[in-house]
Amino acid sequence: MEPNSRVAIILPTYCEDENIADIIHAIESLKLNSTLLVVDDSSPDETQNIVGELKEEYKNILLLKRDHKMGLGTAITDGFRFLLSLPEPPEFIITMDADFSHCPNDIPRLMKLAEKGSDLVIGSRYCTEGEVKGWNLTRLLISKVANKLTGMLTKLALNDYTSGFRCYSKGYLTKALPQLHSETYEIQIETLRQAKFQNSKISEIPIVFENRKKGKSKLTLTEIAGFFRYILKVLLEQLFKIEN
Ligand SMILES: Nc1nc2c(ncn2[C@@H]2O[C@H](COP(=O)(O)OP(=O)(O)O)[C@@H](O)[C@H]2O)c(=O)[nH]1
Ligand SMILES: [Mg+2]
Repeated sequence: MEPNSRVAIILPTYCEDENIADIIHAIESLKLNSTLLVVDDSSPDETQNIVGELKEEYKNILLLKRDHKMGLGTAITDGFRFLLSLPEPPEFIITMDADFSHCPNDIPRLMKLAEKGSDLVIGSRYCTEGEVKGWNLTRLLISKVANKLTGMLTKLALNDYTSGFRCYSKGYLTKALPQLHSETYEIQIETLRQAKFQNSKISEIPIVFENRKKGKSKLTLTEIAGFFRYILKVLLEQLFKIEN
């Protein structure tokens, strides 16, 4: 059966065998009539086997297997490309972590604003009623600094620029996708910059982000450095040439 839902959810995974079954069951229990695309980078654990079994139980699950760990950014853009090339591409594509930091119960609220015409809806941790639970001070500080710098760089009036819990419209993605080249976590900035170039309508909903209870974060020092290098690169570009 070829999935043809209006909504698709991308779950990028690398070694999420402690979370993947629970998160899929939680999303399925919402009965959203969505397509669920797991983008897995040949996790050396049981992630792919578990998804393979769940594909038998739920007919709306797709698994995109990649050769080796290639980064969150390309996992997301490969997911977009795959979904947009389906015979009936979804109208809305949601991205979320597979570790329960992004609560599946918040998906309908993201969807509501998307249905009302927002090209990009962001689950915001840093607005009134938004919250981060369970991060240590260092992780919170890195996130806050990254958020502040991204705000300066994009000059968009938002509260949370780096959240990965988002809903994108097909219209936005069709235009933006050829311009997205991020390998890892800087994808969140690049997608916002493209939204600004396109004059897209961006909205936020408050979310409570909870640090993962199972498995390990894949965010490494190299990836944090890559994120800040990207910010520096764009800031320098903006300094030396006038950008719209
Ligand atoms: N396919 C793929 N998924 C990844 C990669 N890096 C991280 N992820 C997944 O992306 C999501 C966010 O990563 P996570 O480790 O939770 O980052 P954190 O929440 O910022 O600590 C999780 O579902 C990860 O399994 C990658 O290189 N490839
Ligand atoms: Mg996470």
